[in-house]
Amino acid sequence: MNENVKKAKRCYGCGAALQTVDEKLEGYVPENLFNERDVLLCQRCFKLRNYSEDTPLEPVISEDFFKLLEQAQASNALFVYVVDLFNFEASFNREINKALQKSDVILFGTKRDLLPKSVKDEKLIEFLKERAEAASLKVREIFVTSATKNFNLKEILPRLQDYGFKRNIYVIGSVSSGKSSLINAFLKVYKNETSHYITTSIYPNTTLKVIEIPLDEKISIFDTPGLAISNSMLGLMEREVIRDIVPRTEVKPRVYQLLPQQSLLIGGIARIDFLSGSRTSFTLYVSNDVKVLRTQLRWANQTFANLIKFKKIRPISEKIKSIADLDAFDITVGEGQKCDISWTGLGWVSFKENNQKIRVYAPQGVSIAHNKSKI
Ligand SMILES: Nc1nc2c(ncn2[C@@H]2O[C@H](COP(=O)(O)OP(=O)(O)O)[C@@H](O)[C@H]2O)c(=O)[nH]1
Ligand SMILES: [Mg+2]
Repeated sequence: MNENVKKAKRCYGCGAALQTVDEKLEGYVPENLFNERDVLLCQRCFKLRNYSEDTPLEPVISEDFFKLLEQAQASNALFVYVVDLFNFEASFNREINKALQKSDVILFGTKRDLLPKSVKDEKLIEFLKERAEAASLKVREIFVTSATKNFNLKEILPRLQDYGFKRNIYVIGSVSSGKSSLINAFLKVYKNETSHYITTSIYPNTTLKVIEIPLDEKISIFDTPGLAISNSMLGLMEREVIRDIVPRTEVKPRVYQLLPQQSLLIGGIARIDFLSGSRTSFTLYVSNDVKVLRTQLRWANQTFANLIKFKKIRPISEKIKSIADLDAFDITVGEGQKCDISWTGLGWVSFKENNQKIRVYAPQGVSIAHNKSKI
């Protein structure tokens, strides 16, 4: 190597090239640390781990993401596509699916620990299979897992090594789907001695650059920044709200028997109105920290505004004072199947379709999906 070409030191948490010049830019480390050590974290990753502080960052531009995919495809990489089972509609992304169509994909449904234990893994795998087929993905295998609870990791790792034999493994997916956590969990199972873990966080955009983790001389796992999801509550709401809506433990389904002209107020951030149809059982899957209230539709606007004004509900967003600050979506469903209506980043409501008319409210910019039920 040319003597004035030095390999840049990079943060092992987020992959940013380290620098000692500007504290506000990515990859900053104080100069003394930079000179003393070879393996180190940038100041941001260090703080994130030690005091759970975080500076907002520019989202990853999707162009970069697709360039990265193309390069990996050119090298015959194996793709581990990580989707968040709790935030499925956001993380099973149409653009990613399209870009992956010609590649071998191993699909990981992660954060399984957030779904009720009573749901069987087989059911989830069946669901993932159906959706992957509908998206024309060449899925070689589907795993259901959890990085926080290490579900199935011991069985998955050898399979992954077989699939990845002499190929690099790229771990891809949308931002916050759980890629870095999953790699960290693998590292813990694979070789216990490492104390260098990749940075993870409930706030989007922790992994800034591709991080290479060599498993042996031939194979590396690559952690990637992930595709930013522009229409998710996680990217659109304040930190206080995110803290309440991101579940950390198993989500307890909440069942409401509703008559038409009744509403559910979901924190100070969302609402469902049951406009017409016959009595229906709605099961809500949102973080246990989100407070939910049932009311009559005719009182819903007033109640919603009052609960926010007197801080009698949570979470509350600075941006939402009344129902006028939310977008409304009208959905008329068919008959027979069980369906989910999901808010990207928040969760979903599940019910049996019987020609009901539903109005769903969400913060501006948050997308709503209506699909066949997951569980
Ligand atoms: N409950 C639960 N949370 C998870 C799991 N995996 C990741 N997370 C959380 O999801 C958030 C995003 O994870 P991260 O690994 O940074 O996602 P990445 O952007 O895809 O790398 C963090 O708050 C993680 O703690 C999991 O298996 N279960
Ligand atoms: Mg990451």
